Amino acid sequence: MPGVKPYDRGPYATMYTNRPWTIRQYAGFSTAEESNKFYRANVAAGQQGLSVAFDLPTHRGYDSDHERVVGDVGMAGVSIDSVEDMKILFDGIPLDQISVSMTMNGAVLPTMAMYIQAAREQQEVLGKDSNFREGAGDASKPSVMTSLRGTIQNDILKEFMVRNTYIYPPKESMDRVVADIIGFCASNMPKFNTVSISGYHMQEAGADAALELGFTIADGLEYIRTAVKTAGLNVDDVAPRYSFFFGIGMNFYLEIAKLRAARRLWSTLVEKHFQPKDSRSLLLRTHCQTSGYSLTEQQPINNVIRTTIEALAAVQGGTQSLHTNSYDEAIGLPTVQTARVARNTQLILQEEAGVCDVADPWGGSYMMESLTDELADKAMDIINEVEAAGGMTAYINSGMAKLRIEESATKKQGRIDSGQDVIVGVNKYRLDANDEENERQDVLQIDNSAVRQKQIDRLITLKASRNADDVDAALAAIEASARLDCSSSKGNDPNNLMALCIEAARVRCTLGEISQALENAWGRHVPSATIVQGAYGASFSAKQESETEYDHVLSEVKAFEEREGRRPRILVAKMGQDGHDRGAKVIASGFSDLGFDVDIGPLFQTPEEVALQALDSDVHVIGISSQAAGHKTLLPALKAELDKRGADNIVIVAGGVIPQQDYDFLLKESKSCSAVFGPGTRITDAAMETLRLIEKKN
Ligand code: MLC
Ligand code: 5AD
Repeated sequence: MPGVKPYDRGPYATMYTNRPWTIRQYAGFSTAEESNKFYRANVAAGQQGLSVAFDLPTHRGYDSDHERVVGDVGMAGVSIDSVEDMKILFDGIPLDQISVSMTMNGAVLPTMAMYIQAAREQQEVLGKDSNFREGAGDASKPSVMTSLRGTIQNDILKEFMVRNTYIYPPKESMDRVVADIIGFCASNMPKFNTVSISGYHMQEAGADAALELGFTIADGLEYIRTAVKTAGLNVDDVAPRYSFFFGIGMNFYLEIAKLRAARRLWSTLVEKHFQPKDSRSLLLRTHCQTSGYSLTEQQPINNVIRTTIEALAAVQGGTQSLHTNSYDEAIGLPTVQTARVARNTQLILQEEAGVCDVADPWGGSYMMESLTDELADKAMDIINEVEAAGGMTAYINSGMAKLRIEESATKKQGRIDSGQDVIVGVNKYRLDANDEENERQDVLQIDNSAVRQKQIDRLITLKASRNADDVDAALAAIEASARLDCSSSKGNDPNNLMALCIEAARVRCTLGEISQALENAWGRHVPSATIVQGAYGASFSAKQESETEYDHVLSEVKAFEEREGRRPRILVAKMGQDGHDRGAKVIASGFSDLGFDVDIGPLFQTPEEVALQALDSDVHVIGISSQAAGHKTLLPALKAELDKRGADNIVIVAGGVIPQQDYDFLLKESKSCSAVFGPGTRITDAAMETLRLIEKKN
């Protein structure tokens, strides 16, 4: 039965018949004012919970005036520099009532601190402070913090694997950042979910269902261990407020089975390893998001259908909360109109389709039960492999987690390019160019430099009006605590970093300053990059008729080598704070299998750093992968850096989430690249075109 161990059929007995899942659309862009307006309109139109998307500088702990983030401010989410921005973000939204999820992992301490401090100041303004104790006030009253409901993602393990918005090295990130937040919330914020253990990004990065499931559950076990061993907490103090987050792709039955298997594995393994007394420790509660990767730039209305199917899989799998993607996903952030369609998809499921009338429609189906068993067994094998390696932290450090996901992604691309996996409108049933033109969508355009200027002005005002001694003292206390080697995670320990960061937010320290204080003690994590070999080519040999095309590219590359005395050499690079590297990794692997000499640049480079590396390695071509909307600032800057050094013989090509509307600007107006490879481009085609562009210049 639903609500009964091992919870295959759902965490609650009554499921949606009692309370439907939460319609929780992830959103954020530009300034706090703009995002606030968007949230309020969405709530008025039926959205039930908030979910904040921050911009990449915020994720990576930089204020908007930092030199490394010029192209990123306000682009992929909302920019937050201080508690003043956070107060604007939630203006008119009662934080003691609406549950707020915040996707934040790198700069999670200052962000969470600013949210808490904004809530305290909001309650004061609303005159509700008399109901609450603050500071050294009346101990018989509850603190504002006890009323806050929501979720902080705080899942750093998957950042090191796939999402890449880490700041500090793994050990300090786990033992101090994650542990101190979990410890603080266990004592002070009983309604707040302290970690959202995420498989979503693994799926987006290329993991199949078993890998996503196995790694996510293994991450969850690691977070309990951190709380128990490092922070000295009891399993029942923390596990009931651990929450999960899965991606839901196009494999309908398998995705339903995945959520069933996830609940079974979690309850079984938590019971076996930690013997909780509170049955809530066994419940896997989850948010789901439909897959961005599954959506296409071609014939975008098809994405409404894909998202509906995925949303139905998520709710038949028994999710507690859901985000449905907008159909313009492959070209940019949602517009008001596409966001409405996405939200209505869920409202129609809840209020028209009768989906909430049955607690679990799948229990007893032979197919579904056996699929669940099969997937749970496969994931269990993966979990055993991770546990044998010493748990997820050790497994990630070995590089195996990343490699397995990247290999799975490269194989998938090979299956698509060779036509084994069908994507309607992309590798089958394509429209001709004219019809495709007519399908073009409007894109949400953000004026990056205006947002940045506004943020910089606000930073200047903030810094002029605060008390410098208070700021220095708060930052010094954070740095001193970070340097301690002891566990300070117990909620009310004076060295608890969460508590110290709330004080810093109160006296108007900025997000960048707080992050820097921690960086002074711990340094910044420097990632390394690898390239999967052979997986792309192998998919082609599995499909005979497409092999000839693959061989054709190989022989063209070979001919180039014979003529020029060396192979065509490409630097695959990413600029700015955009860490979505599935595209870059798959391109690097594919080009390498096709005979190119491939260098892969480190993440988070400035245009100047990319230009210098290209010159250093004497490449023919730079391939820039852009997923976070920085292309209109960063590509012209790269071109200028090459020109400055007399390197205009190096070809620049770009790919990723770049709307067609921007092609003319990039190719003609600014002449900052020679080709743009949009979503759905086959690697074999991109390789041929790139080769031709190199030949033209040499
Ligand atoms: C619900 N409740 C029930 C019930 N259904 N009680 C009895 N019977 C039933 N049938 C109760 C719950 O116990 C809970 O109470 C309350 O109702 C609320 O329900 P919930 O199911 O907990 O929903 P919600 O509050 O929405 O919480 C869902 C969650 C949470 C637990 C999954 O962690 C969450 O909201 N996560 C969202 C994460 C998110 O938005 N992530 C975005 C990532 S985007 P009580 O008292 O027990 O709480 C991203 C992209 C990127 O990452 O990379 O940038
Ligand atoms: N607003 C709305 N949705 C977003 N996503 C990422 N950033 C935003 C944002 N600022 C969604 C997209 C993407 C996934 C990671 O989250 O669907 O695929």
